[in-house]
Amino acid sequence: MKKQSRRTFIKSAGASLLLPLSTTSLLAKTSPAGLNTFVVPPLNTGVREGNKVSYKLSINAGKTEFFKGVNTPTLGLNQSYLGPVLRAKRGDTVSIKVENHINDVTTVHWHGMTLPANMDGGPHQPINPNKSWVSEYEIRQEAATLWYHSHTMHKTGPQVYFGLAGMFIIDDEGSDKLGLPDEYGVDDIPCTIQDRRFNQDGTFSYLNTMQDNMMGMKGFIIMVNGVVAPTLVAKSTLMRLRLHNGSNARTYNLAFGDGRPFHVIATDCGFLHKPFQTNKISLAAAERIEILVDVSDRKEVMLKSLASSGGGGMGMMRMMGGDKELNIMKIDARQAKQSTRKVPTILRKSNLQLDQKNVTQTRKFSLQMGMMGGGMGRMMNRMNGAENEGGMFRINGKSMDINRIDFQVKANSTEIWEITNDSPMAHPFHVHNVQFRILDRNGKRPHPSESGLKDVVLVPGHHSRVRILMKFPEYSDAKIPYMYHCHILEHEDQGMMGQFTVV
Ligand SMILES: [Cu+2]
Repeated sequence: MKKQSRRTFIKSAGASLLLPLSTTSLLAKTSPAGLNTFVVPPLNTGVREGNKVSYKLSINAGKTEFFKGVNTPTLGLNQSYLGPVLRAKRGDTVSIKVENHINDVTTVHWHGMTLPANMDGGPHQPINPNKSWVSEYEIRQEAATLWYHSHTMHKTGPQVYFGLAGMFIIDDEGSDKLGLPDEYGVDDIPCTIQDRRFNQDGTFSYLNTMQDNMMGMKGFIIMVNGVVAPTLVAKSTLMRLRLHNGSNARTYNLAFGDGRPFHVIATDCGFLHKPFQTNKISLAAAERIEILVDVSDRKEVMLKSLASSGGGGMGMMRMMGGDKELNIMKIDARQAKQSTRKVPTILRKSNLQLDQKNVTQTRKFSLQMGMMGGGMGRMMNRMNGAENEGGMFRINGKSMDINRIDFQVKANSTEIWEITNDSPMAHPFHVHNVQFRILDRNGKRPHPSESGLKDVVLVPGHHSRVRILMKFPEYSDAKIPYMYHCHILEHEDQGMMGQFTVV
């Protein structure tokens, strides 16, 4: 990857291991946001022979210059940090060869993809050092902004944090006929948003505090596509942003600095029936939304994450979960050319058959954190290397065990999953292999911005309850399971995950 930084890294005197908050404030003051040029990730459309498309991803360790003159050790796919944007079309059979050139076991999971269990890239498809793995499957789902990332048992958090992630765009027969901005890197912009924390020596700081283990890894340095506080020079007055929360734990409360409205056109797994106008929206870890933003006023505007209280509740949790306002990226539209596109009044309905009348099974899931009743002691045991049976982070009382299948699902069946959060903090719940619809939150219909197909749903703390409706695809495998888990990667790594097979 090109050296990509344009910012002075401030070293503070009296160095401690962590970059103290005062130093990050200093950094913010010294280098006003907007100094750095936006990087559009390389687009990789593979090598095509008819409907068969082949890709190669090479996982490497490298160094990335996030701050001028400071080389941070990172991991990447075909580059030093993050990976290319892969792109394919419904009906294609993709064949992706993943080579592991790092000194550790890893995996690549295709997040949001419907596919056979042995191609999923979860903990059951480890790639050892100096080995490769070929994942091959037909793309059968609708146009969407998906992504890929490491899903290595107990190591997803650090491997994603250091850079093993990228976007995967799917097109279909109708997605290019909706009149949307669709020129890659010009008016159709992939944006992987991540928060990071650095040590004094410029290395990433990872899991250095109890809070990191409890709340998940959060930082106050925001990057988009691996660039700190970038400025995107808008080439068109109507911009389509594919906003992907590639962070380990943080939920962003997205809004523009001037409060301007924008239109949400797609959620995790496809288009909304019609654009939904709003001026703020939350985006939890692993979620994606596509938005259209009108910049025909040709001004500069900041995309921000607004301050939040952390969801209320116990004082300590509020303190730990609350967030201050953060700048994400600036859009500079002063040179924007008049777009020929307009915000469509209607997009389209999904043709995925999801009907509540066909439900044959309802399952209940309780998300649990063992703060109380000895949980802290268990966590200390785990940090000291003890196994985490019935550990700190659980679903239905159990921590993830790679040798335990939690339940079986029938292929082609429709189910409702009822997820209750019996912990004080919000958890983004993700299910592999399906696209679901949110039926209700605490009995109330979901917000229109959540009405599209999804694969992650944020379940707020303190016993809130979300019901999701999904149909399992035709793929079956009695032995190899799919995962369901919290997408706060430190929670996943510590056990908030389970496994199901489809037969
Ligand atoms: Cu969680």
